[in-house]
Amino acid sequence: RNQKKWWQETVFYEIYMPSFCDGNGDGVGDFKGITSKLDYLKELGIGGIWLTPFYPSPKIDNGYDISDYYAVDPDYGTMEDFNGFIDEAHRQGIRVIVDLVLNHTSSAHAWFQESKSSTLSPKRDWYIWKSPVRQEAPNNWESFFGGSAWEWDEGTGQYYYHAFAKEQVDLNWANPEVRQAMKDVMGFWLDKGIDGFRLDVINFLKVSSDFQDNPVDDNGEQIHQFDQNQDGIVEAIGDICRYVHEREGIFMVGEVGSEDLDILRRYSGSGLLDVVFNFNLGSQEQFRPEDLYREIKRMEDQHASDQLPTLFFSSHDMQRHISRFGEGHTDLEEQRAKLMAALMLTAKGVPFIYYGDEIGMRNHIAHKIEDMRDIQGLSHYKAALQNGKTEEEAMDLARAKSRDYSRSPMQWNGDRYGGFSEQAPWIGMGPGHEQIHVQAQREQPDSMYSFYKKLLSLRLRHAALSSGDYVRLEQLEGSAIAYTKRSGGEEAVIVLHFGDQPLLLGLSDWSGQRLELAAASGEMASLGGSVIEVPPHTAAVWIS
Ligand code: TEU
Repeated sequence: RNQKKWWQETVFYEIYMPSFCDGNGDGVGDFKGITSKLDYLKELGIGGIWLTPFYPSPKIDNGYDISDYYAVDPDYGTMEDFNGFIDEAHRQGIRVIVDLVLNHTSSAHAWFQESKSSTLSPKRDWYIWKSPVRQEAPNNWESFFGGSAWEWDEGTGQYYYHAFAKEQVDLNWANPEVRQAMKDVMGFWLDKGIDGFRLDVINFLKVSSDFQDNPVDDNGEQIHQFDQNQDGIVEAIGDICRYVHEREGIFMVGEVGSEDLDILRRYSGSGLLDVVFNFNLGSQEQFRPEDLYREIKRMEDQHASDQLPTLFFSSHDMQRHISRFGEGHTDLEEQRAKLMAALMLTAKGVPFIYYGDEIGMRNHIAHKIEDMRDIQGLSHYKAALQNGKTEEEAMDLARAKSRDYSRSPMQWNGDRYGGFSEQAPWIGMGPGHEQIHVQAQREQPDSMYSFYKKLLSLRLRHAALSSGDYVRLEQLEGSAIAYTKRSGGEEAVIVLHFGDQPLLLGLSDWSGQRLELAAASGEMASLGGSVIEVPPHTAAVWIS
């Protein structure tokens, strides 16, 4: 019999380090704060936490620019605070996975400082250095944050490569010393008792050794062909995974930056990452149930037996899905967010709830450039002005590219700063934070929070929900997704009706028995026999 692994039945919760809870009153989240909220997460029914980077960092990109892989950033606390957090999480039965950036280091990291000191430095080859070609950058590769991916170093007369900000310098993974150094880093955190890793942009580790120009599409947009998913990448990841998996029960989730299931599929399964983030499902911009169904079905049909999907619709890089899918209407926002919660927590896969989604926090918008915090927004703004765009055009672009939307402080109560901090937080509060908060929603039986909590507790009680396989998966009348999942002798029927007209359902055909949960705009009506009328925007779960 195939023994289930713990992460196959775990619901994860992403905590964006600076934005969850401020324990020391400086306006920035920290370990003291997060530790004080562990019982909140336990009560909600969370089994695993993903922490975004907390290592020392100049925080050009909020920690995705690490300057020391062996310590805790003072803004977030001390190593003792970290240890205390892990102990307390484990005591409550919550596992912790940490975010690790293997692709690049901060330009402030000692390795890079040494590398940059001379072309003869023993660390020179730890990063990707290139001489100019006809007095210019070696090729046309663009940074994901805008502008060239090559930065000129006057001191040594060469360019270095950075896929993201110029302060995030790409390591040279063709160098075995780099591989070893990063294995040492992983070993250090594993020894401290963490339960796994979330690996940042893991398919970027290798770039083409020929450094060919990337192709450009009809709109002049660069196609990132030679700077990711290169030969040898799967082997390099396999090597890391084998090293980590020597320890029993360690979970590895990789961020493979692609929405293409055919690419994503290459990276997970036995000997590789346990799972990857399924952006093919998660990053839909518009709300189209048929697209959701299509991707769920494709994963079911195309995944190998050792591959499991991940389920998420928001993250620190994405706009909150309640805002993305709600088309600006409060009712629709709430209804669709509940439906998406039901999908995430009952479909086949590993769910990742983004902090604040369980109370329906909305997108935070920085209207002025002074209020904008995200490097992606800010650097596109700068690049636009340099390219002769007007202030207004630059601001529009900055707003389109910024990732501030989902990074506003967690809303614990109705206080001025949401109970997140006594001080003005590092980033502005989300809209409606005076009303939308944990304290209020705990009391309301039909709140977003209560719905999440019900779903999570139902899931904990029924293996068919947490780890069952599909025995049936269908799209009904274009606007509904229905599936039956089974585990052992138990069967669950889930109907997610996204449409705005009632749906007639022959339940005997699906054979669910006890209606366990429904979030609906009205009552389920029995129309005689076993035909029921499912009201618009309804999520329903039957267990038999
Ligand atoms: O994100 C990788 C990534 O591909 C992002 O550039 C993403 O596509 C983009 O932000 C969408 O708007 C990871 C981290 O999740 C992100 O926060 C970091 O900024 C990035 O890596 C660099 O470390």
